[in-house]
Amino acid sequence: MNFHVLTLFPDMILQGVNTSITGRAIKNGVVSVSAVNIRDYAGNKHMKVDDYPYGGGAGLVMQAAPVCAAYDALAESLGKRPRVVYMTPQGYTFNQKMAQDFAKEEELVILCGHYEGIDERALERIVTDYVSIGDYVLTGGELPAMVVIDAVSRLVPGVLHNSESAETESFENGLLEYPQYTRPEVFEGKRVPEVLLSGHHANVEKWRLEKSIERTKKYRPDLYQAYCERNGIGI
Ligand code: 6GU
Repeated sequence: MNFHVLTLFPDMILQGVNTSITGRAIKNGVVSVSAVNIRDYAGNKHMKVDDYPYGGGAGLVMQAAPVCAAYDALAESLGKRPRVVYMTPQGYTFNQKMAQDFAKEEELVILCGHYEGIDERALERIVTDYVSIGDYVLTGGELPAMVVIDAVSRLVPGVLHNSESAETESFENGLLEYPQYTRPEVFEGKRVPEVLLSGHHANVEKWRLEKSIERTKKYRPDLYQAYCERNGIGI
């Protein structure tokens, strides 16, 4: 799968995805991440890509022309016009289902805004998906783009190795993950739960499900309620 990030800070993206599991996937050629510098499409000798908002107000707005030109040049080189995900606090909140949907694409463009956002006319022309990563304010779309690349990449076949399986984790069954333990058996006087040492696979699974449910109920009552409704619990 190929990600193409349209941004004013290409180095931030490339630095961010080059380590750990995404970095390995890129080195193995399973995933690629290219960063297109929107400023390269400024079309004026001062390389200016932003201006004051019509109607007044604080900050600067990214101009439509460089954003559209950057996308058009990319689309021309790809021979198709891929989906464009615009990272914005005004979008739908990102979730696992959206990650699964994006993972089906061969090419995915991610558009990052900065300052007070991007001229609406550019968005109307190229954006297919408006995505936020949560209810807080960031200075730009680059960190959110990296969040999306990370979550989507790990669903691409061949990115995770068998020991890193994508399925049994939080959200895949709508529940938070159970607690994990590794050696030693006793740390600062605290023992690993006995059932995990028992070798009794069914009991281990039962314990993990109980812990998942307990945690979900405590920390994410919204997810717990949905889980109950799906499983006909407490009606
Ligand atoms: Cl996608 N962008 C910005 N600038 N801030 C955010 C966000 C995105 N998601 C949450 N806050």
